[in-house]
This record gives sequence, structure tokens and C-alpha cells, in this order.
Amino acid sequence: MTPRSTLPNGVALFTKRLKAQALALGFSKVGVARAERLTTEEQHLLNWLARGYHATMGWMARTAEKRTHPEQLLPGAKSVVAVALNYDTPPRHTDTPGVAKISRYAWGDDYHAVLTEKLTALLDWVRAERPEAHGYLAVDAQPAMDKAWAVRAGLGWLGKHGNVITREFGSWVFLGELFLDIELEPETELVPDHCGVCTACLEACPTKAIVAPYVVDARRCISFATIESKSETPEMDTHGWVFGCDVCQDVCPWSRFRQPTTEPRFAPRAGMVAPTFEELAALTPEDFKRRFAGTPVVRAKYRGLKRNIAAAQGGVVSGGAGPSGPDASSRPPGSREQRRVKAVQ
Ligand code: B12
Ligand code: SF4
Ligand code: SF4
Repeated sequence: MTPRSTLPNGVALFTKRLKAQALALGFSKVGVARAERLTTEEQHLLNWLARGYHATMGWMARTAEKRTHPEQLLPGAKSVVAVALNYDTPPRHTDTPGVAKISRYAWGDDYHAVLTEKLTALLDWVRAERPEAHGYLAVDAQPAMDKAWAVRAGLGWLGKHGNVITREFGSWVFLGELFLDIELEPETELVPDHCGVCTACLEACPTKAIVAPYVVDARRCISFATIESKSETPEMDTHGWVFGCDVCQDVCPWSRFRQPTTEPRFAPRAGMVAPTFEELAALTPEDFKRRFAGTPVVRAKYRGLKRNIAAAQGGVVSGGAGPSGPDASSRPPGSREQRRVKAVQ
């Protein structure tokens, strides 16, 4: 690591101006890390993959090397500008019977678009100031470890529930990065782990998906089952969630520090916070497009959402949450679960 004193003249000032620009663009937090290989994180990632915790997300395994080697994303990468954008809004989830739960991260516009737009504007600013600079943007979908960079750039710490927590906004922040091939001044102070002896998230997770502190087994996670999984039937009882899950974050004591977002595009769209199962079940493919276009919910597709609605309504139980839950084909023909699944195909 280059000590601060050996950084070329003007680097500290430029870093300060760049951070001010990021905040002016609306990011809630910004920090800088040196673009080094993520060695410790790589070991954790490889262990996670070896245990099969990525479920059917084969793309996580295929891109593992890129995720931990910044120079494979941007040749000559020297610095990583990590950003966080608060997405919390005042409504709270309800357990009212007949009401479906959609994760709050999906209530407004798709964050990929919002963060990418802001990061592009930040890169444009950098290029206007330093025309020799090149950049690479990452927001979730690119093969970068968003949480690791956020921690290394001093934005927060990795909570035992597997999300990065900030002191100012709790964990209700989206993360992204701008990789640059120019020198910036990295943070020297990281945020220490403030989880302490707390284990609220591990205890509250309805499917026991947090298999050890900081480690989430996607095969047990409702978020995976309702968003990423392509299986015809949900792998588990999804406890009323039809898209994503917020339980581990809602119970976190650091969520007390949540603040309403200043990003208007994250304001909940109509019918997102507490839709009834009845209205969701009645949606046609056209209704689905109209209602969810531009939100993260489109990732589940019409078919996936219908599958999730049927599961959450009926409380499909696969003999216990977990990787080996049977799918519809292994349930007795004509069983309640199988009939329900057939009904939404
Ligand atoms: C794959 C993925 C998932 C998977 C796996 C979740 C997971 N925790 O990894 C599934 C589909 C389950 C998922 C769900 C969700 N996701 Co997601 N997901 C991702 C993705 C694409 C990759 C994450 C990854 O690399 N996982 C692999 C593991 C190995 O990486 P890791 O957790 O960083 O690994 C660390 C730990 O394992 C830890 N570790 C392991 N052992 C030990 C031991 C000790 C002692 C310690 C200290 C640490 C430690 O060290 C590792 C290195 O840092 C990122 C985007 C991205 N490109 O990074 C978004 C991302 C993590 N997801 C995000 C969100 C919002 C969610 C949900 C909240 C959505 C929802 N409401 O339903 C849930 C939360 C579920 C949860 N409790 O984690 C946000 C999180 C924002 C934040 N504040 O952290 C991200 C960053 C997207 C973004 N750009 O904003 N997600
Ligand atoms: S998102 Fe839900 S299912 Fe996944 S780890 Fe958190 S509480 Fe458990
Ligand atoms: S609930 Fe407790 S253990 Fe879990 S992330 Fe929050 S502070 Fe850490």
C-alpha cells in the first residue's frame, strides 16, 4: 500500500473534489479503496461456492476470479470509488392476512438504472477533469464484490446478516463502484464491526438461511427463492414474501438509524407496499408489465411472480426449508401443493 506521504501532489485534493462531486450527484456515502486483489474475500467467496451456497447462480462461480481481481475489470486499475445510496422510505411491512410482501428495495425504480446513471455522471466529471483516466462502472450485475469494496472504502461493515451496514442509514443502501486507472487517496480508517454479540438476524431468519455469522446460504434464502430461482415451485415456505425478503434487516438494531431517502425515484409506486394476494393473483401478463415496468420486480418475470404468489398464499412447505426440498414433481400427484403450482402455469 502506498503511504499517504508518497502520493503525488494534488491527489488528496482531487480525491476530495471527486467525493464532493459524488455527494452532489446524490450519493449518500462515498469512499475510496486501493484497487488491490481481494485476497481474504476471495477465500471466503471460494469457500462459499465450494459449499454450494450460490444455489443455481452458476454465474457467481463462472465469474469468481474477475470478482476478486480488479485489474481484470479495468486494466491498470488503481483506485475504486465505492458509493452507497440510501433507499429507505417510511412505509413498513405488515403481516395482515391476505396482504403480500414485496421487499422494500423493489418498491420504486430499479436501482441498477439509478446508480448507473449517477456513476456515469461521476465518470464524465472525472474524464472532464482528467482526460487520461479510464473507468469501469459496477452496480450489482457486474462481476465485482460490491460489499467488499464498500467495506474497504470505509462506508460501513459487513453485518452478520450478510449486508453492509452504515452508521447513518443502517443497511438500507444500494452499493456500486467506479474503478479508475488513476491514483486517488484511499481511506485509512475503516468502520469497525458493530454487530458485537447480537444475533437477532440469525434468530429471526424464517428459513435459517444465515448458516453462520456473515454467511448466507442462498439455497435457504427467501430472497433467492423468490427472485433468482428459476424452479417451477418454490424451494421453501416463503412466509408471505412474493419478491425478496427484508426480515433480517428489519430486525437489525442498526435499522433504527434509517432515514427516508432523498432520491425521488425510490418512492414506492402505487400498489407496491401492501398489495393483496387477490389483486396480484388476478394480474394478466399485460397488467404485470404495466405495473412493474422499470422496477426490480420484472426480474422474477410474470411466471415467477405468479409462482411466488401461489406459494406464499398457500404456505407451500417442502418438508422444511433447505436445499433438498422436493419440487412439485416429487409431491404426490394431485396434492394440494401440486394443484396450486399447476394453477399458475
Ligand atoms: C449473490 C447475491 C445475492 C444472493 C446471496 C446473498 C449474499 N449474502 O451473498 C441472494 C440472492 C440470496 C441475495 C439476496 C439479497 N441481496 Co443480494 N447480491 C448478490 C450479489 C450479486 C453478490 C454477493 C456475493 O458476492 N455473495 C457471495 C458472498 C461469498 O460474498 P460476501 O457476502 O461479500 O462474502 C463475504 C462473507 O462471506 C464474509 N465472510 C465469510 N465468512 C466469514 C467469516 C468472518 C469471521 C467474517 C468477518 C466474514 C466472513 O466475507 C466475505 C467477503 O467479504 C451482490 C452484488 C454484487 N455484485 O456484489 C448483491 C447484493 C449483496 N445484494 C443486495 C441486496 C439488497 C440483497 C437483499 C437485501 C434483497 C432482498 N431484500 O431480498 C437480499 C439479502 C439477503 C442476505 N441476507 O444477504 C445488495 C446489498 C446492499 C448492502 N447494503 O449490503 C447488493 C450489494 C447489491 C447492490 N449492489 O446493492 N443476494
Ligand atoms: S433475506 Fe430473509 S430468508 Fe434471506 S437471510 Fe434474510 S431473513 Fe433469511
Ligand atoms: S441483527 Fe445484529 S448481528 Fe445481525 S447484522 Fe444487525 S447488528 Fe449484526
